[in-house]
Amino acid sequence: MSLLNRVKSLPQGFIWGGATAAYQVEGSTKVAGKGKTMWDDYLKAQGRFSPDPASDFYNRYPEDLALSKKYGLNSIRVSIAWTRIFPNGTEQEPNQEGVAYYHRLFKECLDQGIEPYVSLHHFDSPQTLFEDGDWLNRKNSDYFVAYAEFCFKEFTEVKNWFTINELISLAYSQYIQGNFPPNHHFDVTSGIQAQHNELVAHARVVNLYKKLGLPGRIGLIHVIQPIYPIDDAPENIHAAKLQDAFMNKFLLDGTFLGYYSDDTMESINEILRLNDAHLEIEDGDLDILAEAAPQNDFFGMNYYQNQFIKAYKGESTNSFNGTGDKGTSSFKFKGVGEAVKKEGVPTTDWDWNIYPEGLYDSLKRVAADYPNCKTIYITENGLGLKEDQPAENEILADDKRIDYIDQHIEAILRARDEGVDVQGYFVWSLQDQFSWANGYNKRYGLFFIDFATQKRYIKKSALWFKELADTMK
Ligand code: BGP
Repeated sequence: MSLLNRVKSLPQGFIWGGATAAYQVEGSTKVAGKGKTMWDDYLKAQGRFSPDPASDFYNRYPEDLALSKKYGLNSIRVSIAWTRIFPNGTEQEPNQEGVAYYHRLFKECLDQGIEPYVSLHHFDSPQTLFEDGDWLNRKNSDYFVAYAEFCFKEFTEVKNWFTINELISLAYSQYIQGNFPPNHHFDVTSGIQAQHNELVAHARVVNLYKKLGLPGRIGLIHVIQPIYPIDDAPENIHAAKLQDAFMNKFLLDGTFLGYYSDDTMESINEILRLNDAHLEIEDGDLDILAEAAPQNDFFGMNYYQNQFIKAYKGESTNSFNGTGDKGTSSFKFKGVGEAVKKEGVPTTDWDWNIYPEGLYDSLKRVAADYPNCKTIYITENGLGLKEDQPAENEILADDKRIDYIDQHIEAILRARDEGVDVQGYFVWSLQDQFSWANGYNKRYGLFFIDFATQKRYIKKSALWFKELADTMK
């Protein structure tokens, strides 16, 4: 049966959304009292691209919301930039211009009939806190909790909250892969400690939200990158198990079990031992996780790609493909494994596997292993492509993106048929925006942006999306 017919089985109220992140879309990084994030000076020093004007969402959100509406979307993922509210991350008094901006944005969403799903932290740590160690510094959580409390009490029009976006991506990109500031490579102690500290911060915020008795819902977002052994060799199966513990299971356990299972810790401890690294869990941390685990109202799952792994015993080394030159990435993690390609599995220009089966497997796995995980939203999924400026009035033919989304929605429907409670799908991304470590040439949007003029153009995927959403009406 065609996808269009299949989506008719979805419940009324199913979420079709577009995803964004404050720093990637807003631009206007130096206006209205905004403080610096860890990216401002870093990107300037790098000299590759500027976060201004990005997609100029700071000014053009009414237009982007109108486009969302027109093309069938009923929801949007946005994040609040911590540094618009508290420019250093630590102030007692909020920056009123930043507060007013988000009230305007949320009002416009609601006026246009687009439900906002709001993250408190999407990779944009305040620069001052970053200099003090970011999530590695336990005090960071205190400031995050204070910021969250302010937002909950102030933005009462928001009913759907996510605490932190992709805890692993931040920790992994900062300390393992080295493509986010502060660019550490295979600093395994920091890579695992940051995950744990972020998770405790998330849990503290969930516990707070529930104590405040607010009428909305709260959860967090994990990207799931399922790990498969390249073949049945026992050493490769073991390598995949270790890599999965580091990339997925540690955080899933902590979030939804409220503790790290023995099986997970066995793998994590093996990785730590082999890399001369350690993890500190302070007294009380596990109580905080245990209290939060059953209180998550929903789970945002991001999915892009899987990894195939084979055992690797040499020294750690990696190279990151941030340019879209196919075949330039590599990843070898000492004692854990090496990422390898599998014949027959296509890859993007950035060497990401295209493997919808991985989304199906991940949904099934989370539903089976984590009963505390209730409703799931796919909060990001999409395909990055190099795309040329369309001619005036031309509709950019992004058939590859349509295929990608089609296959992934099909995987979601299959998991739903088998009982997994998925209630929404947010495409990454609503409109073109810059990609953190790749710049402006990796486009994901349903709407093309000419970054010089900020003019929006329709892509074929937007038309396709509208047809999909309309079949449910
Ligand atoms: C997720 C992030 C997004 C976005 C997306 C695409 O990890 O939450 O912010 O960037 O991935 O990744 P990339 O921009 O690296 O292609």
